[in-house]
Amino acid sequence: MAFLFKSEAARGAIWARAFAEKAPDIAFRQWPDIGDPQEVRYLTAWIPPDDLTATFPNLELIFSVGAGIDQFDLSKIPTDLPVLRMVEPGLIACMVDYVLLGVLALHRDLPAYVAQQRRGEWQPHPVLPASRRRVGLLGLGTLGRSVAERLRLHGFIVSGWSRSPRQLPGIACHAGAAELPAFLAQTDILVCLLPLTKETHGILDRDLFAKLPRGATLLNAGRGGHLVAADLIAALDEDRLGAAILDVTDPEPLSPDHPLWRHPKILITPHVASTTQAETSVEVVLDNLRRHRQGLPLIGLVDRQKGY
Ligand code: NDP
Ligand code: OXD
Repeated sequence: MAFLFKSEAARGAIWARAFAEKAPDIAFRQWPDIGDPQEVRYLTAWIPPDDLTATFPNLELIFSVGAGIDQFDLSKIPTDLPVLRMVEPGLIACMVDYVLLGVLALHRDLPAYVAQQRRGEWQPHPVLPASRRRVGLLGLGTLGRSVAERLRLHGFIVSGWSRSPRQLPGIACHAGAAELPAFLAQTDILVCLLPLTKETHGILDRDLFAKLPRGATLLNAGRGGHLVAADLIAALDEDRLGAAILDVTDPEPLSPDHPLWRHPKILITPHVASTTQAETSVEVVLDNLRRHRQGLPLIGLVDRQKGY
């Protein structure tokens, strides 16, 4: 019985040690050394290899190395093969750090000060306490919920939007398309932590921006495909939006001449908001293998109907 790891070698070395210690009955193999493909029961990858089931006929579980699953072509994976996305504490903690950093930067006008510094301009802007700033989270899942709690503890007024109704202490929760306009109307800083699906592709567009209060700001840590870049640039140029922080873009990386790069109201980071942490993630994977053997519910099981 073998577990095949197709991702960064450094992370793989840490997983290999944890497997040797905690699951010595499972042979840990690192791509491209797949060994006998018939023995591979479990596979983890950012993007699975082509001809998945023809090459590995005895696969029982497939893990995404990340929280997102949009990079998988689910139509090529048999429906009876469970697909798991990464739900692990290290990745959650890093995302909480990043969103707090970005929300504070938007709250305290950092994009404007960076642009002003480039122009040699000393121009203070009014300071508002966090208790008067309304932060709205698109997505109240594994990441959105932890981020919401951290922002609330920091003193922001926090609300969120999800597909199904949620109840979270101290967070105003909205759900479904019908409640999106009311959620947007009371959001000063909008944070996107949605999965990329057919429903959410291009959601950050002109219509959505028009429903935000004038001067609202945006932090996109979901996927580049959520954003219509031309609509963002138009909204910033018309002062409909005040600033944006983008951790994700479409494509990644952007071409050198892409207008997002040099827009004075945009800060870009290269898809680093969070990443799967080797030490904590392998524990979740080992736990899922135990659960699978014992017939218990799996953590991070992807719902193919919903696409996330
Ligand atoms: P989850 O699946 O746990 O949560 C997704 C949330 O989005 C849920 O609240 C879900 O609603 C909501 N949602 C999905 N579709 C819709 C819709 N059509 N309308 C309204 N709400 C919707 O995902 P995670 O929190 O773990 O991760 C979210 C995303 O963050 C990932 O898919 C990935 O794209 C991105 N990510 C980015 C990283 C980066 O470095 N930039 C790192 C890691 C992840 P409901 O609660 O009702 O299901
Ligand atoms: C993820 C990511 O989905 O790193 O985990 O974007």
